[in-house]
Amino acid sequence: MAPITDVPTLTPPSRSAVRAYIAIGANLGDAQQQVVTAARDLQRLGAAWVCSSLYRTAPQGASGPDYVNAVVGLDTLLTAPDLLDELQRLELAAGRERPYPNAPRTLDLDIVLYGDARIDSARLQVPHPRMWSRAFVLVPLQEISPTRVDARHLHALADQAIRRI
Ligand code: PH2
Ligand code: MG
Ligand code: MG
Repeated sequence: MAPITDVPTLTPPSRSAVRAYIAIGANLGDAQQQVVTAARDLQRLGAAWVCSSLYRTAPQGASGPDYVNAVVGLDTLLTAPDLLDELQRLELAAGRERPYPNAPRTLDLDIVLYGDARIDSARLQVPHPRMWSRAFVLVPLQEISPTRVDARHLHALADQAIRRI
């Protein structure tokens, strides 16, 4: 039998992009600049990208100065754990420290939605378990993706202070 010399290489099936939504928050240092820089940095992690307006928000379940918040939508080929790795790299580069839970921070990047995936691992829960009770997530998310936010959820959060910058 002739030796097999010309076996075609099998290419792995290509993953299609997933639309992820990432909540950005900061309330230490030049919070507004850090949020803008992070939103731009996220652009490199996907093909299509959209960013909400920036919002100034009162801290929810946390102390410290008011936050600047926004939400970015990203079509990415990264898996959810790989995306989380990238987000944590950006947080570190922005000088993020974690002295205690919900401490004021230079940058917080949370995956709030990853397509329709439900993820419940030790390091990642998606959809973000507290997103539906946070106006600082739902208001910017509704701005860029109205179909992902139930108006009744938003209505219930009407007493949370949030102002478009
Ligand atoms: N993040 C928190 C806790 N509380 N409050 C506001 N306004 N904005 C945030 O980003 C925020 C918060 C934990 O990540
Ligand atoms: Mg957070
Ligand atoms: Mg976080």
